[in-house]
Amino acid sequence: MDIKILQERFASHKEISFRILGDGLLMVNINNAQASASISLQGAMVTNWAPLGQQAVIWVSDNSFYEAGRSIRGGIPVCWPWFGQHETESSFPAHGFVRAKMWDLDTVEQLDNGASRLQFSYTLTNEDKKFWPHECSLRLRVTIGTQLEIALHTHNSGQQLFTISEALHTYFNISDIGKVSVSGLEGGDYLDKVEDFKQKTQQGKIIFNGEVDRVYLDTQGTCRIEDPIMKRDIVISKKGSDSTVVWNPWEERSIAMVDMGKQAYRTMLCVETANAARNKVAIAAGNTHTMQATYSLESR
Ligand code: TA6
Repeated sequence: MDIKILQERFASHKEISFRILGDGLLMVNINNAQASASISLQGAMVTNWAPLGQQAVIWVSDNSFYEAGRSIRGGIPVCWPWFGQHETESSFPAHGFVRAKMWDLDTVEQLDNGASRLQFSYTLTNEDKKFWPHECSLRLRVTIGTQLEIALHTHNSGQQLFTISEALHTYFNISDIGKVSVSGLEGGDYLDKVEDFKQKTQQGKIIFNGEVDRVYLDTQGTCRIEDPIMKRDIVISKKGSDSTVVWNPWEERSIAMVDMGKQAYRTMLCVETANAARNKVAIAAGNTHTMQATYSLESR
Protein backbone atom coordinates (compact mmCIF):
# COMPACT_ATOMS: atom_id res chain seq x y z
CA MET A 1 0.00 0.00 0.00
CA ASP A 2 1.59 3.22 -1.19
CA ILE A 3 1.13 6.53 0.64
CA LYS A 4 0.57 8.45 -2.62
CA ILE A 5 -2.21 6.06 -3.68
CA LEU A 6 -3.91 6.53 -0.32
CA GLN A 7 -3.52 10.30 -0.44
CA GLU A 8 -5.13 10.41 -3.89
CA ARG A 9 -7.87 7.90 -2.99
CA PHE A 10 -8.94 9.87 0.10
CA ALA A 11 -8.05 13.40 -1.06
CA SER A 12 -11.61 14.61 -0.43
CA HIS A 13 -11.36 13.69 3.28
CA LYS A 14 -9.73 16.66 4.95
CA GLU A 15 -10.12 15.03 8.37
CA ILE A 16 -7.45 12.40 7.56
CA SER A 17 -3.80 12.55 6.57
CA PHE A 18 -1.08 9.99 5.98
CA ARG A 19 2.53 9.85 7.14
CA ILE A 20 5.42 7.42 7.41
CA LEU A 21 6.62 6.64 10.93
CA GLY A 22 9.95 5.12 11.96
CA ASP A 23 11.59 3.15 9.21
CA GLY A 24 8.56 2.83 7.05
CA LEU A 25 5.31 2.33 8.94
CA LEU A 26 2.38 3.90 7.12
CA MET A 27 0.07 5.75 9.50
CA VAL A 28 -3.29 7.43 9.01
CA ASN A 29 -4.08 10.36 11.30
CA ILE A 30 -7.65 11.43 11.99
CA ASN A 31 -8.56 14.87 13.31
CA ASN A 32 -12.28 15.61 13.44
CA ALA A 33 -14.48 17.88 15.53
CA GLN A 34 -14.71 15.30 18.31
CA ALA A 35 -11.32 13.60 18.61
CA SER A 36 -7.90 12.81 17.20
CA ALA A 37 -6.49 9.37 16.48
CA SER A 38 -3.69 7.53 14.70
CA ILE A 39 -3.85 4.11 13.09
CA SER A 40 -0.98 2.05 11.67
CA LEU A 41 -1.88 0.23 8.47
CA GLN A 42 0.38 -2.51 9.73
CA GLY A 43 -2.01 -4.51 11.83
CA ALA A 44 -4.78 -1.88 11.41
CA MET A 45 -3.56 -0.91 14.85
CA VAL A 46 -4.98 2.13 16.62
CA THR A 47 -2.01 3.78 18.32
CA ASN A 48 -3.69 6.90 19.62
CA TRP A 49 -7.17 8.16 20.49
CA ALA A 50 -7.98 11.31 22.44
CA PRO A 51 -11.40 12.99 22.54
CA LEU A 52 -11.02 16.76 22.18
CA GLY A 53 -9.63 18.31 25.35
CA GLN A 54 -8.83 14.93 26.92
CA GLN A 55 -5.51 13.23 27.66
CA ALA A 56 -4.63 10.29 25.40
CA VAL A 57 -6.67 7.20 26.23
CA ILE A 58 -4.48 4.70 24.35
CA TRP A 59 -0.89 4.06 25.51
CA VAL A 60 2.17 3.40 23.38
CA SER A 61 5.64 2.65 24.76
CA ASP A 62 8.30 5.35 24.39
CA ASN A 63 10.65 2.49 23.51
CA SER A 64 8.45 0.93 20.85
CA PHE A 65 9.95 -0.07 17.52
CA TYR A 66 8.27 1.18 14.35
CA GLU A 67 9.42 -1.36 11.79
CA ALA A 68 7.80 -3.62 9.22
CA GLY A 69 6.83 -7.01 10.58
CA ARG A 70 7.10 -6.01 14.24
CA SER A 71 4.07 -5.14 16.35
CA ILE A 72 4.19 -1.71 17.97
CA ARG A 73 4.31 -2.03 21.80
CA GLY A 74 1.02 -0.54 22.86
CA GLY A 75 -2.04 0.64 20.96
CA ILE A 76 -4.74 -1.88 20.10
CA PRO A 77 -3.09 -4.99 18.64
CA VAL A 78 -5.53 -7.27 16.79
CA CYS A 79 -4.83 -10.76 18.09
CA TRP A 80 -6.24 -13.26 15.55
CA PRO A 81 -6.87 -16.17 14.79
CA TRP A 82 -5.50 -17.22 18.16
CA PHE A 83 -4.94 -15.46 21.48
CA GLY A 84 -1.67 -16.03 23.36
CA GLN A 85 0.54 -18.95 22.43
CA HIS A 86 -0.69 -21.25 19.64
CA GLU A 87 -2.24 -24.35 21.20
CA THR A 88 0.02 -26.85 19.43
CA GLU A 89 2.71 -25.01 17.44
CA SER A 90 5.17 -23.28 19.80
CA SER A 91 7.03 -21.83 16.78
CA PHE A 92 3.95 -19.86 15.68
CA PRO A 93 3.85 -16.16 16.68
CA ALA A 94 2.07 -15.25 19.91
CA HIS A 95 -1.35 -13.67 19.41
CA GLY A 96 -1.69 -14.84 15.83
CA PHE A 97 -0.09 -13.25 12.78
CA VAL A 98 -2.28 -10.42 11.46
CA ARG A 99 -1.07 -7.71 13.86
CA ALA A 100 2.24 -7.53 11.98
CA LYS A 101 0.75 -7.65 8.47
CA MET A 102 -0.15 -4.78 6.15
CA TRP A 103 -3.91 -4.21 6.00
CA ASP A 104 -5.78 -2.21 3.34
CA LEU A 105 -7.73 0.94 4.12
CA ASP A 106 -10.90 0.41 2.10
CA THR A 107 -13.31 3.20 3.10
CA VAL A 108 -13.46 6.44 5.07
CA GLU A 109 -16.83 7.89 6.09
CA GLN A 110 -17.67 11.14 7.85
CA LEU A 111 -20.73 10.30 9.97
CA ASP A 112 -23.60 12.71 10.59
CA ASN A 113 -22.69 12.86 14.29
CA GLY A 114 -19.20 14.17 13.44
CA ALA A 115 -17.34 10.90 14.02
CA SER A 116 -15.10 9.32 11.37
CA ARG A 117 -15.47 5.68 10.38
CA LEU A 118 -12.56 3.85 8.72
CA GLN A 119 -12.77 0.31 7.45
CA PHE A 120 -9.67 -1.86 7.02
CA SER A 121 -9.38 -5.36 5.59
CA TYR A 122 -6.79 -8.07 5.55
CA THR A 123 -6.67 -10.69 2.79
CA LEU A 124 -4.82 -13.81 3.84
CA THR A 125 -1.89 -14.73 1.60
CA ASN A 126 -0.58 -18.12 0.55
CA GLU A 127 2.23 -17.60 3.07
CA ASP A 128 -0.40 -17.30 5.81
CA LYS A 129 -1.80 -20.73 4.95
CA LYS A 130 0.93 -22.37 7.03
CA PHE A 131 -0.59 -20.65 10.03
CA TRP A 132 -4.23 -20.70 9.01
CA PRO A 133 -5.43 -23.01 6.17
CA HIS A 134 -9.01 -21.72 6.07
CA GLU A 135 -10.76 -19.51 3.49
CA CYS A 136 -11.85 -16.38 5.32
CA SER A 137 -11.80 -12.59 5.19
CA LEU A 138 -11.05 -10.15 7.97
CA ARG A 139 -12.36 -6.61 8.38
CA LEU A 140 -11.80 -4.04 11.09
CA ARG A 141 -14.13 -1.07 11.42
CA VAL A 142 -12.88 1.85 13.54
CA THR A 143 -15.21 4.71 14.51
CA ILE A 144 -13.47 7.73 16.01
CA GLY A 145 -15.42 10.37 17.93
CA THR A 146 -16.23 11.13 21.56
CA GLN A 147 -16.22 7.33 21.79
CA LEU A 148 -13.89 4.87 20.09
CA GLU A 149 -15.60 1.84 18.58
CA ILE A 150 -13.65 -1.09 17.15
CA ALA A 151 -15.40 -3.99 15.42
CA LEU A 152 -13.51 -7.04 14.17
CA HIS A 153 -15.43 -9.10 11.59
CA THR A 154 -14.36 -12.64 10.69
CA HIS A 155 -16.18 -14.09 7.65
CA ASN A 156 -15.89 -17.81 6.97
CA SER A 157 -15.88 -17.95 3.16
CA GLY A 158 -14.88 -21.62 3.08
CA GLN A 159 -16.79 -24.90 3.25
CA GLN A 160 -15.73 -25.97 6.75
CA LEU A 161 -16.49 -24.64 10.23
CA PHE A 162 -13.42 -23.22 11.96
CA THR A 163 -12.73 -22.07 15.51
CA ILE A 164 -10.80 -18.95 16.51
CA SER A 165 -9.66 -17.20 19.64
CA GLU A 166 -9.10 -13.45 19.39
CA ALA A 167 -8.53 -10.21 21.29
CA LEU A 168 -8.46 -6.46 20.90
CA HIS A 169 -5.37 -6.23 23.07
CA THR A 170 -5.84 -2.62 24.16
CA TYR A 171 -3.18 -0.73 26.15
CA PHE A 172 -4.81 2.07 28.12
CA ASN A 173 -3.05 5.22 29.33
CA ILE A 174 -3.39 5.60 33.13
CA SER A 175 -1.94 7.89 35.78
CA ASP A 176 -0.26 5.16 37.87
CA ILE A 177 -0.89 1.42 38.16
CA GLY A 178 -0.79 1.68 41.94
CA LYS A 179 -3.64 4.19 42.00
CA VAL A 180 -6.20 2.71 39.56
CA SER A 181 -8.74 -0.08 39.93
CA VAL A 182 -10.85 -2.10 37.52
CA SER A 183 -14.53 -2.70 38.24
CA GLY A 184 -17.07 -4.84 36.40
CA LEU A 185 -15.40 -8.23 36.81
CA GLU A 186 -16.36 -8.85 40.43
CA GLY A 187 -17.35 -12.51 41.01
CA GLY A 188 -15.98 -13.57 37.62
CA ASP A 189 -13.94 -16.73 37.22
CA TYR A 190 -10.51 -16.22 35.73
CA LEU A 191 -7.43 -18.14 34.65
CA ASP A 192 -4.40 -16.72 36.43
CA LYS A 193 -1.47 -16.90 33.99
CA VAL A 194 0.88 -15.79 36.77
CA GLU A 195 0.02 -19.03 38.62
CA ASP A 196 0.08 -21.48 35.71
CA PHE A 197 -3.49 -20.75 34.56
CA LYS A 198 -4.98 -21.71 37.92
CA GLN A 199 -8.74 -20.95 37.97
CA LYS A 200 -9.81 -18.39 40.61
CA THR A 201 -12.76 -16.09 41.34
CA GLN A 202 -12.46 -12.31 41.41
CA GLN A 203 -13.15 -10.83 44.83
CA GLY A 204 -14.12 -7.15 44.55
CA LYS A 205 -12.47 -4.65 42.22
CA ILE A 206 -9.07 -5.45 40.70
CA ILE A 207 -6.20 -3.49 42.25
CA PHE A 208 -2.54 -3.78 41.29
CA ASN A 209 0.54 -4.44 43.44
CA GLY A 210 2.39 -6.90 41.21
CA GLU A 211 2.18 -8.64 37.82
CA VAL A 212 -1.42 -9.35 36.79
CA ASP A 213 -2.18 -11.56 33.77
CA ARG A 214 -5.71 -12.92 33.89
CA VAL A 215 -8.26 -14.28 31.43
CA TYR A 216 -11.75 -13.64 32.84
CA LEU A 217 -14.16 -16.20 31.42
CA ASP A 218 -17.84 -15.87 30.46
CA THR A 219 -17.76 -12.09 30.98
CA GLN A 220 -19.91 -9.95 28.70
CA GLY A 221 -20.39 -6.89 30.90
CA THR A 222 -18.98 -3.39 30.91
CA CYS A 223 -15.68 -2.76 32.75
CA ARG A 224 -14.28 0.47 34.07
CA ILE A 225 -10.71 1.56 34.67
CA GLU A 226 -11.18 3.95 37.58
CA ASP A 227 -8.43 6.59 37.65
CA PRO A 228 -8.76 9.02 40.58
CA ILE A 229 -5.59 10.92 39.58
CA MET A 230 -6.69 11.63 36.02
CA LYS A 231 -10.20 12.10 37.47
CA ARG A 232 -11.76 9.84 34.85
CA ASP A 233 -13.18 6.41 34.26
CA ILE A 234 -12.35 4.65 31.02
CA VAL A 235 -15.57 2.76 30.27
CA ILE A 236 -15.12 -0.42 28.24
CA SER A 237 -18.27 -1.98 26.80
CA LYS A 238 -18.40 -4.82 24.28
CA LYS A 239 -20.46 -7.16 22.08
CA GLY A 240 -19.60 -10.60 20.75
CA SER A 241 -16.95 -11.17 23.40
CA ASP A 242 -17.12 -13.62 26.31
CA SER A 243 -13.61 -13.15 27.73
CA THR A 244 -11.89 -10.15 29.28
CA VAL A 245 -8.11 -10.13 29.70
CA VAL A 246 -6.43 -7.91 32.30
CA TRP A 247 -2.66 -7.50 32.10
CA ASN A 248 0.05 -5.44 33.69
CA PRO A 249 3.58 -6.87 33.40
CA TRP A 250 4.95 -5.09 36.48
CA GLU A 251 8.62 -4.17 36.78
CA GLU A 252 10.49 -7.44 36.20
CA ARG A 253 8.56 -8.35 33.00
CA SER A 254 8.69 -4.71 31.89
CA ILE A 255 12.49 -4.64 32.17
CA ALA A 256 12.69 -7.92 30.24
CA MET A 257 10.78 -6.46 27.26
CA VAL A 258 13.21 -4.43 25.12
CA ASP A 259 10.37 -2.23 23.86
CA MET A 260 8.89 -1.43 27.27
CA GLY A 261 11.46 0.14 29.59
CA LYS A 262 11.91 -0.06 33.37
CA GLN A 263 9.07 2.18 34.55
CA ALA A 264 6.80 1.86 31.51
CA TYR A 265 4.46 -0.51 33.33
CA ARG A 266 3.44 2.26 35.75
CA THR A 267 1.37 4.17 33.19
CA MET A 268 -0.22 1.37 31.18
CA LEU A 269 -2.91 -1.22 31.75
CA CYS A 270 -4.37 -3.72 29.30
CA VAL A 271 -8.08 -4.53 29.52
CA GLU A 272 -8.70 -6.67 26.46
CA THR A 273 -11.95 -7.57 24.74
CA ALA A 274 -11.46 -11.21 23.78
CA ASN A 275 -12.72 -14.71 23.12
CA ALA A 276 -10.15 -17.07 24.60
CA ALA A 277 -9.76 -20.41 26.43
CA ARG A 278 -13.18 -22.02 26.78
CA ASN A 279 -14.74 -18.97 25.08
CA LYS A 280 -13.23 -19.78 21.68
CA VAL A 281 -15.66 -19.03 18.81
CA ALA A 282 -16.79 -21.56 16.18
CA ILE A 283 -17.74 -19.90 12.87
CA ALA A 284 -19.75 -22.04 10.46
CA ALA A 285 -19.16 -21.93 6.70
CA GLY A 286 -20.70 -18.79 5.25
CA ASN A 287 -21.14 -17.08 8.63
CA THR A 288 -19.58 -13.87 9.98
CA HIS A 289 -18.63 -13.34 13.62
CA THR A 290 -18.20 -9.80 15.01
CA MET A 291 -16.41 -8.84 18.19
CA GLN A 292 -16.78 -5.17 19.14
CA ALA A 293 -15.40 -2.90 21.86
CA THR A 294 -16.50 0.64 22.64
CA TYR A 295 -14.44 2.98 24.79
CA SER A 296 -15.70 6.20 26.40
CA LEU A 297 -14.65 8.54 29.19
CA GLU A 298 -16.60 9.62 32.25
CA SER A 299 -15.40 12.24 34.71
CA ARG A 300 -14.80 11.15 38.31
O1 TA6 B 1 -2.71 -10.31 27.03
C1 TA6 B 1 -1.68 -10.54 27.98
C2 TA6 B 1 -0.53 -11.29 27.30
O2 TA6 B 1 -0.97 -12.53 26.80
C3 TA6 B 1 0.62 -11.44 28.29
O3 TA6 B 1 0.77 -12.78 28.71
C4 TA6 B 1 1.83 -10.91 27.51
O4 TA6 B 1 2.43 -11.95 26.76
C5 TA6 B 1 1.14 -9.86 26.63
O5 TA6 B 1 -0.04 -10.52 26.18
C6 TA6 B 1 1.99 -9.25 25.54
O6 TA6 B 1 2.21 -10.16 24.53
P1 TA6 B 1 3.15 -9.68 23.29
O7 TA6 B 1 3.21 -10.86 22.38
O8 TA6 B 1 2.46 -8.49 22.63
O9 TA6 B 1 4.46 -9.29 23.89
